[in-house]
Amino acid sequence: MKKMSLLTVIGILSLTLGIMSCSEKPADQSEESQTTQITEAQLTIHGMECGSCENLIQTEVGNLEGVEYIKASAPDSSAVVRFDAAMVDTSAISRAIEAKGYKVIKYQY
Ligand SMILES: [Cu+2]
Repeated sequence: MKKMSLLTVIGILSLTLGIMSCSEKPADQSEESQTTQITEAQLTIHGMECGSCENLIQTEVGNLEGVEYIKASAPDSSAVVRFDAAMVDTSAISRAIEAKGYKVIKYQY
């Protein structure tokens, strides 16, 4: 009886440790490093006239998945956008802006 229960305890312990070490590995290491491709671009945008134009573009582009940062400037007819090129591309950004009636002229990197 004593031997049996000791073996059972050891069995449970090693099973628990096995599960723990197993669940640690895949989650932490692999995900983050490979799949991000942070890119920063300056856009020339025609049609912005005031602060609410800036806000609208910032909201629309900022809502796209993969866009980290956007700052639009009506006086400069430009915006700076930082995005993960692995998740979103410039044509999706342009579509979001042009859907609101503005015109994307170019991207500079
Ligand atoms: Cu405006």
